[in-house]
Amino acid sequence: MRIDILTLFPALFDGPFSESILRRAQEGGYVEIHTHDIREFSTDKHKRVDDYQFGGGAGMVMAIQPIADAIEHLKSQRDYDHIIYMTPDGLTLNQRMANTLSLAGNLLILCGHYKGIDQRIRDHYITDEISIGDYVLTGGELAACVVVDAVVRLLPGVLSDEESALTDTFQDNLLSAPIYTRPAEYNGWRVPDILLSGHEANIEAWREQQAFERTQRLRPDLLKGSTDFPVNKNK
Ligand code: 6GU
Repeated sequence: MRIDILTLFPALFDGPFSESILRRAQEGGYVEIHTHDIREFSTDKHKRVDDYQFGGGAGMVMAIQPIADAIEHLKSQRDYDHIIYMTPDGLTLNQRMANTLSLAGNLLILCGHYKGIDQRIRDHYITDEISIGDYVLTGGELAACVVVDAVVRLLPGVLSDEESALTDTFQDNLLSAPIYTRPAEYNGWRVPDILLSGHEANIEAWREQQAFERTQRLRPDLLKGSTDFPVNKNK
């Protein structure tokens, strides 16, 4: 997989992508991540990337020219399966969306700032609009990191067997069962006896029951089933 990210703040990605599993995934050749500074595409003599909005209103808007030229430049080099705009008014990211995106060969992610981007970018280039939750961030960059992390860990080979994504919370719309490690008693707090019993079938049944009970109690919405992720809005 290749991921291109369009941003006004490429340095924001340096930390998240240079540690742990995301670093390993890049070093292992499972994913190439390239950040591109939108400002470098501005034809304005002061390299401006924002402007006042037509019709008035507070806040600056990211202008169409630098973003359009950046997207055209990238599209001239490869075909993208998804051109994603990170925005708080997009569809809320969930595991199903991450699964869908993990099947792509090339992703382009556009990070917004200020009051947002010129609507014509959204109308003519963007295939998917993604939010990471109902709260407002200063820009799309941290949200893009979340999407990249959720997607890259699903690429075949990125996680070891022990880290396998198959038993993730949410992969089957259930929260995970509680987990424990040594010692069996700490401070008088005991690990459930069943886990020490060595009886594999009983342990598996207990985990399923715990996962279901936890989900019912904490996230009953997950049990009601989820809506499908509409992709490729403009394609
Ligand atoms: Cl994708 N962007 C911004 N600016 N805020 C957010 C978000 C995205 N998702 C949740 N809040």
